[in-house]
Amino acid sequence: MNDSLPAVEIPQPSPRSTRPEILASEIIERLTYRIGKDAKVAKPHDWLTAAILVVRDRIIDRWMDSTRRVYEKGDKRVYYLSLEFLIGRLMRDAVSNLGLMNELRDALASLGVDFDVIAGLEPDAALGNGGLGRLAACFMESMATVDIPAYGYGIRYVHGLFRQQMADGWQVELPETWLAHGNPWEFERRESSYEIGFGGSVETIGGYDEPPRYVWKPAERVIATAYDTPVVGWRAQRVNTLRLWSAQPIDPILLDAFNAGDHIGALRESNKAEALTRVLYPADANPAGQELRLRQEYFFSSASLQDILRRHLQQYPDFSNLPDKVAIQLNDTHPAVSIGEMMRLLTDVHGLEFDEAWEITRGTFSYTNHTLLPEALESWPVPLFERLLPRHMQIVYAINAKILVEARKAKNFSDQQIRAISLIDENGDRRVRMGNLAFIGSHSINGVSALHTDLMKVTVFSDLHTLYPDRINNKTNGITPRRWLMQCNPALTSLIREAIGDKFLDDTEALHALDTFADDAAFQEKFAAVKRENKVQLAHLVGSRMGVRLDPSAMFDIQIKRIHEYKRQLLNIVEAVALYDQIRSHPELDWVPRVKLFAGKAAPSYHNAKLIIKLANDVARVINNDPAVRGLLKVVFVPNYNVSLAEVMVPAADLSEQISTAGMEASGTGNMKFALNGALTIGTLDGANVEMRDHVGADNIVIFGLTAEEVAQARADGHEPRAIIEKSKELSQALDAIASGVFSPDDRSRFTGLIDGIYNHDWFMLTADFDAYAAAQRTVDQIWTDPKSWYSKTIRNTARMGWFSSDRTIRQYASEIWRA
Ligand code: B1N
Repeated sequence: MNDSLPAVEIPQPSPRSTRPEILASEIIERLTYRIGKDAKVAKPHDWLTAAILVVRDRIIDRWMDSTRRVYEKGDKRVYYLSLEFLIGRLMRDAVSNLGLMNELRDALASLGVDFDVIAGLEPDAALGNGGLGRLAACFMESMATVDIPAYGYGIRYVHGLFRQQMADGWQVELPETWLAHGNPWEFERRESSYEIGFGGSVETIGGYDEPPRYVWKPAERVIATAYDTPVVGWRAQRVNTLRLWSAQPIDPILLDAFNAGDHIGALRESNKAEALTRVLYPADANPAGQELRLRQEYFFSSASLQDILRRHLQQYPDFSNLPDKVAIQLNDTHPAVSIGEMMRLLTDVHGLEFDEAWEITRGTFSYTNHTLLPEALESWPVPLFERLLPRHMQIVYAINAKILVEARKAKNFSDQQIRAISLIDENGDRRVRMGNLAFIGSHSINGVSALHTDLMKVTVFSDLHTLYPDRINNKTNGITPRRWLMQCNPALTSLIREAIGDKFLDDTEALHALDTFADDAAFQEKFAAVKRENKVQLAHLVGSRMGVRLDPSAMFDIQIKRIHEYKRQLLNIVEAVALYDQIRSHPELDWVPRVKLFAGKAAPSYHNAKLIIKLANDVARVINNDPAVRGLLKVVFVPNYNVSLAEVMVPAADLSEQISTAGMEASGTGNMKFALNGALTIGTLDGANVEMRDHVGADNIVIFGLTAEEVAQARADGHEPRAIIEKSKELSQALDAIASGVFSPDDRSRFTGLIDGIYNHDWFMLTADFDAYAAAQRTVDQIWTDPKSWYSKTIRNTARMGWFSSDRTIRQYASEIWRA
C-alpha cells in the first residue's frame, strides 16, 4: 500500500455489503466480467477465483484504513524479514477472520456451489520448509490481530516447497506450481521497484582532508518488484501487508543480440535474473550453502531495506529517529546481511558517519535464533562473500574491528574469546559468520523456548553473551488459534462455545474455564465424539488417497514434521517394529489397537532422512499385511505433508509424538497444535515441551528419556550404544530385524548402514532413550484403556494450552523487543 496521502479530498468508496444476496450477485459479476465465464459453464476453479475476488474487496476497505491509521498516528512500524512464509491456504482464514463464513456459504449455496469444495481447490502457498516458515505465517496473523502495524518481507518464489511423491516407498520430488492458475490474493506494485546490485568493485573517493567516501559499482544489477498480499487479523480490526519480492531483469531481452541471431544469448541476462526468485531452498535446519542462496538473501534484504528507508523518509526528515519508528526483526540469520546493507545505505547513500549509522542500525535490528545445530549455523566463504558483495565485506571488517577492539579493551577478552566472537571464522577456510553478525548488529537476540534460550547462552553465543549480557532473551513460540483451532476444528470449537461461551475466541487463555468439564462424563462423551468424527475424516482422506483402511476406534498416534535424525522418526519406527514382535509373540495379551501415522518431507540431499522414509514405508507394508497382527497395529506414511494436510491430521490425533533428542529441537510448534486440539503428548523434555508440561501439568503429558543435561553428559562421557543394545532384548531384536532385511527382502542390505550408525555412534541417543520410550508407550496404552482418564487428560490439554497462542508471543515481542 502507498502510505502517502493525496493533497485533495477524494471521496471514499462505500464499504461493501456482507449480505448473502449481494455477495452472490457480486460473485456472478466477477465470474462474468473478471474471469470471462458464463455461470453455466464455470468450473469449480472459476467459482473459487470469483469468490476470492469478492472476499478481497471486503479486505481492501480495512487494509486502506489500517495503512492510513499508522501514517496519521506516527506509530512505530514492525518489519518481519523472513526467507520463508509457510502460509497454506488463505481463503478460509480470510473469510473466517472477516466474520463472513455463514454469509459466504449461503451466497455460494444459492448459486449451487459448496464452499468446502471450492476452498479445497485453493493451492497451498508453501513458501517455507517447516516450523520456521509456519511461525512467520502465524506471527503475521497475530500481528494483525493484536493491531500492530507490521509488514512481512520475503521472496515470491515461483516454486515453493517441492511436492513429495512416493515411488515404491521412496521420496521423489516434483516441482510445485502454486501460481499456475494465477494468484488472486496478490497485488503487483510496479511503483515499488528497486535496483539490486551484485559483484563489481568499490571506489574510494576523497580521504585527504575529509573522511573517505565509498562508492560500490556493481557489475550486475536486477530489479526487485513488490507483490503485496493482505493479512487479515481476527475480526479484521487490522489488515497488514505481506510484501514479497520478485526478481526481474533490467533489460528483458538484449535486442541487439537477438537481431544478430543469438536468440538464447539475448535471454541469458533475463533468465539469470528470474532464476533468483524461482525456487525455495528445500532446507530445514540443514546447510544450504550455495551461491544462489546468498544471492537470494541479499536480494530480498536489500529490496526490503530500500523500501523501509524510503517509507521512513516520506514521513520524517532524516534517520535520527529510525529506532523509534522502525523495528526490524530478523527471522534467523537468513536476512542477516541486512545489517551490512543498512550500514551501506546509511553511510554510502545517505551520508551518515559510520558510528552514527551503527547506533541507528543496532537500535533498529533484533534477531531470532531458531536452532543450535552446528550444521545449520550459516557462514559464507570470505572469497564468495567478497566477490558477490565487496562493499559489504569491507563493512563487515569495519564492524569487526570496532567490536574486537572494544572487547579487548573494555572486557579484557582473551585470544580464544576474541576468536569466538569474531565475524570471521579463522578455523580452516575463512568464513563470514552470519550468527555473530546478526548478534552484534542487534539490540535483542531471542531464542524460541526457555530451554533453547538457556542453551544459547552456554553454547554458540556464550562469549557474545559475556560481552553483552543483557541482549539474549526468550520468546517462547506460539500458534494462531484461529487457523489451528477455530478453522481446522470447527466441531471442537462449537463444543467449547457451548460449554464455556465465546470469550476464548478473543482471549485463548479463557479456555481455562474448560478445566471444570474435564471429569464431566457428559462433556467427555461429546469431546470423544468430536475426536472420533475428526478421525473418520482423516480415515476418509487416507482411504481415498492411499487405499488404506483405518479403524477410527484405534488410537491414532501421529508424528508429522520434517524428517530429520534429531527428530527421531527412527525411534518411533524401531518401537513399532518392537511392538510388532511383541504382538506376535504374545497374542494372548490385550493389545491396544493403534495406527501409527507419519508424514513429512526430507531435504532432497539428506540421504539418511530419505532412507527413514523408505524404512517407514517398508515396515508399513510388512506389518499391515501380516495376518498375525490381526489389525492391532497399522503403520501409514501419508505423502506430501503440507499445511492443508496438517489441518486434517492435527484434529484427528489421539497421541502426539514429540520425541526429539533433548537439547536439539529449539521449540517445536506442532507439539502445541496437537495439545490444543485434545491430543495427549508423548515427548522428551526438549524445546517447548518443557513449558507445555508446566502448563498442562505433569499428569497430563507423558514425558520420557534423557534431559538435555544428561544428553550432554552422556556424550561427554563417551556414549556406548553397543553396550546398551546388548542389554535390551527388544531393542536388539528390532534393530537386527531391520538391519538383516526383514522389511526389505528385495534389498537386504538397504538399512544396514542406517543401523550401523546407531551401533557405532548413535549421535541422537536413540538407544539411550529406547527402553524409556517403549515403557512410556505402554503407559499411554494403560491410560487409553480407561477412557475416563484419557479424556480427563486430553480435555485438560485443550483447557490449558491457551498460553501458547501466538498472540501472547507477539505481545511479548511488541513490549519487550519492539516497544511498539
Ligand atoms: O524453527 C521453529 C522451531 O519450532 C523448530 O524447533 C526449529 O527447528 C525451526 C535453516 C531452519 N530452526 N532452524 C530452521 C529452517 C530453514 C533453514 O534453511 C534453518 N528451522 C528451525 C520455529 O522457531
